[in-house]
Amino acid sequence: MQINTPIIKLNNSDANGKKFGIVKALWNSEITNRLHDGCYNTLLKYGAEIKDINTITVPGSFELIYGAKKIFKDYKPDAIILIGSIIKGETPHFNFISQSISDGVKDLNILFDIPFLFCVLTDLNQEQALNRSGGSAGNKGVDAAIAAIQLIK
Ligand code: DLZ
Repeated sequence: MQINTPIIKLNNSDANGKKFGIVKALWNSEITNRLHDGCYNTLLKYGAEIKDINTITVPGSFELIYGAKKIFKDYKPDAIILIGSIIKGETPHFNFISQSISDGVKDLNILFDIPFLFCVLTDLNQEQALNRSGGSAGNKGVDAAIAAIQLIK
C-alpha cells in the first residue's frame, strides 16, 4: 500500500506563474542539498520558472523560521518551503530544536496567508537521513514541493 499518494492530481503546468521561496539550513548540508535538489527539480517539473524560485540559506534549522519570515516580506512568494536536517546527538538538543521548528512552522501557517511547508528531517542517524533525502525512503524535498503546489492550486 502506498501511503503518500498525492491527494490532488497535478498537471505539468500547475506551478507555472507561481513564486516559490525556499529556506535551506546549512547544518547537515549533505542532506539539505539533496532535499533542495529534489524540491527544486520538482517545482521545475511542474512548470515553475527558474526566475520564480528564490532560495536563501540560514546557518541551522533553528534559524529557518526567521529566514521564512524574511523571504515572505522581501519576495512575496505563493508558498515557502523550509528545508532542514536535524540528526540526534548525545544530548536533548535534538528535541528542543525539532519541537521549536515544528511549532514555528505551525505559527507561520496561522499568521500568514500563504502555506509554509515543513521539510525538516528529524532522524536518529545519518543513514536514516540519507534514506529520506533521495535514498530508499524517497526524497522528502520532492514531497514538500508537491504539497506546496497542491496547496496553491
Ligand atoms: C547546534 C545544532 C546542533 C547540535 N544540531 C543541529 C542539527 O542537527 N541540525 C541543524 O539544522 N542545526 C543544528 N544545530 C544548529 C542550530 O540549528 C542553530 O543554528 C544554532 O543553535 C544557532 O542558533
